[in-house]
Amino acid sequence: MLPPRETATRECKSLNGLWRFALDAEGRGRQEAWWRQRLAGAREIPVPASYNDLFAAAEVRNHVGDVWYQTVARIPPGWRGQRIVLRFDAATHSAVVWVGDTQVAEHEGGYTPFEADVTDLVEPGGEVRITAVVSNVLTWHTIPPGYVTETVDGRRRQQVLYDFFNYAGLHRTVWLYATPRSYVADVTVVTGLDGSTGTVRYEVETGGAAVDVRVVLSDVGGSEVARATGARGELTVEGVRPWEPGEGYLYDLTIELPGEGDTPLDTYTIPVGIRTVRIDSTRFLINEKPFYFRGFGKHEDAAVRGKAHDNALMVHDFALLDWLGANSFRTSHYPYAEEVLEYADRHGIVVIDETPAVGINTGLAAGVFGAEPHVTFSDETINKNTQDAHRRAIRELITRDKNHPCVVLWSIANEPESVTPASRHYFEPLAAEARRLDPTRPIGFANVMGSTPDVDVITDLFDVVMLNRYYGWYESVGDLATAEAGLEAEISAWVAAYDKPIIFTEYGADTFPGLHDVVPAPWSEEYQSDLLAMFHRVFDRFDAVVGEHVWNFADFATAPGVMRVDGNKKGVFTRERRPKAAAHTLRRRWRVEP
Ligand code: BDP
Repeated sequence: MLPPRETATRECKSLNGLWRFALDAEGRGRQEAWWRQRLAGAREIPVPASYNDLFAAAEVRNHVGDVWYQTVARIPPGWRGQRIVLRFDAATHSAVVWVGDTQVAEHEGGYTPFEADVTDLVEPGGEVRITAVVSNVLTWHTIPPGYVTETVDGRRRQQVLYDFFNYAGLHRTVWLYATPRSYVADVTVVTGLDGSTGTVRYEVETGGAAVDVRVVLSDVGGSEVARATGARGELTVEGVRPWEPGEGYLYDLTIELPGEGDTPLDTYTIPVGIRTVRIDSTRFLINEKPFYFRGFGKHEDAAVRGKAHDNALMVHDFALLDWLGANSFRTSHYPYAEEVLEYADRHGIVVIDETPAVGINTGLAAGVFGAEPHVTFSDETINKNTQDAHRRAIRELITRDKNHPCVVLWSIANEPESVTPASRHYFEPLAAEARRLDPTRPIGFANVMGSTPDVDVITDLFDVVMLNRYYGWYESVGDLATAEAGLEAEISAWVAAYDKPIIFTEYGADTFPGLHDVVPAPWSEEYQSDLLAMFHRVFDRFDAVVGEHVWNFADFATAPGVMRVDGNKKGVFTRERRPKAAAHTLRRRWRVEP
């Protein structure tokens, strides 16, 4: 699905701003058809934002169920005769949308876009009422999974199986946009490199009446470097300037549907980074050069706005990554806003792109987050329906992000159960589906502590070993010598079992900012630094370890619990992005001064 973009033939109108908002505490709105009129008793709410932290009200923060959003938008008069589309970049976790009285879209999955052709429902120059009901409910059949319980006083409680606050709402931009009736619907590019020659294979999908396709590739200066006609083909670029980590060089691929004379019917441009990705034994090769991942698992998380995309925060986070000398991050534990990937493309930051499949592991949730004990895979819990939702989540991630050069690896789940025959049964078709959808990128999943190579039964389905390990924290806390021995022994076991690269996708320690100690005491800033240094010492003993992503970039909100004091404190930065001592430790290791 193409992101909305203004071109010579297209216009976009962001609907961001203040919308009307109503909490549906009793779940009556769908029956009473609240979309048919102005929302009664509505608050005003900013879009984009999570609704949870805005209103100083526990019933909003802890609400489980539907909330309603409504706005009135004017369709630009110049859009007459165009195809008009309404697009939500994200509605967490599911939504139904009406234009006037007509339902136009229904979508499950909180972190990927959906859209509807609303041409026949709107009048250019006129106003239109747009209403969305957004639900934050997670069930055994959603991705991520969860379940709802009742408290003694009859309130609903959402049990999540993961370690971050269940923020919900319209987290990203809502758009109206117009395209010609014959339009570029999608494009897929696959790039190649052979010495100084680059190739761009492309495949264009069109909508509306069948028309020709013409593509032009140009460099940063706007000079044409290659062109072709036809819906699919291959462009050759002599003297190519590749997209490299740290150097996000991008060409522009302009797709035109030629019309009469010089004016195209439709035109759409996507940035293209020419690069290759390949695994060779234990090496992770970008442009045939070994790449070592230095960075973090992150979250979309900030005070007040929760999980909303925010350009100020994005630019600042990337500046901090640069200050540290980080070259990559993982979109733990869901697809991030498209703006983030576009920014990473332009700045040469490498991304491990993850689905929202976090919590396919009831044993872990029971141990860490106090969930009730359940069997992970069963008819009553995670089953065929969940697997179907997971398949859709993989498909939506790959179709959205397939053209980003920054994305070098798909992570199809975080810390799933991976030691039972049922887990193999569940993951085998999903790994195959990810490969079918994108044969050009390696795939992996973040493996949970304890799922060592002697008991794991799914790693052979993947290309990379991605390990989340908490030696020195959840195991051997306060005893870094024992932790070091344990870590070293485990890496040795992986190296003996698999000829695959190993990326540490999580390691870290909760750290209370400002807590200092003369002895290495857990929760102190010194301990976090010492623990990271211990991991690094061990990583450096193994050639197969090709990456280190600290957990986490910054402190983040979680559900309350005995393990969490005002959220998860494993950040190297505080939630306000102040560095803890560990930030300086990492900078000394990572920052390669020119
Ligand atoms: C891992 C999870 C991550 C948690 C982290 C932790 O992948 O989401 O936040 O541990 O406990 O289990 O800090």
